[in-house]
Amino acid sequence: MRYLLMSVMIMTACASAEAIVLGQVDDFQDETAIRWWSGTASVSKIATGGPAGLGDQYLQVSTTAYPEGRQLMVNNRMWGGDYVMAGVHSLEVALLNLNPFPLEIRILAPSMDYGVYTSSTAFLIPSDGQWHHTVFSLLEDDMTWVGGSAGDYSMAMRNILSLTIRHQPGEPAYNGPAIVASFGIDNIRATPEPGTLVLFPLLFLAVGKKQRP
Ligand SMILES: [Ca+2]
Repeated sequence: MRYLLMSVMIMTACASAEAIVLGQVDDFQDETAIRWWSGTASVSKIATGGPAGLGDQYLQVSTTAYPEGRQLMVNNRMWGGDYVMAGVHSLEVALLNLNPFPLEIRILAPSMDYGVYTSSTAFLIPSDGQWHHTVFSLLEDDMTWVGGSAGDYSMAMRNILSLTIRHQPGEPAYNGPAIVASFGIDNIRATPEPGTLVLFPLLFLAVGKKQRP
């Protein structure tokens, strides 16, 4: 499901890019799977077995059909836009390693004219057959410029062209390695700065307590 709360103001400001919205989520229970694609891997929707179990659909990204190995990655232009204006400073993703070896997953975020940024540190997904809830911070200290045009982090976050989720081990790099592997992905969510969601209910409780007689 993808929640679209576009206003005329947002559409005007992001005329050249899609408008990401805080809280939007792709859970692959509907047609959202068709918006994700890969030029180096097959992308298919699996009918059941997501994090919630029976009937929870998810996306499977695989290079197993490519004997020579291709980059294990998936992209979506619908996740482009002005992340700063939207207040999106992290991404939550559920990931499933489908291989007998660990994967190292990173976000890759190319921008319009301000460089390509990727996660400074990869999230290691063990080969344990379990879904893993991951939080990718998009804050400046957690992203590394890896090429494209000259890097300008602040402007890049305001002009993201697309979102890529990929296996890229080692030091941050523009390209991932060729590999024959697969992973499952579900519940991709646009979230605020890491830790903010925890503070919201605490703040609410504090305000509510103060208003009591
Ligand atoms: Ca799902």
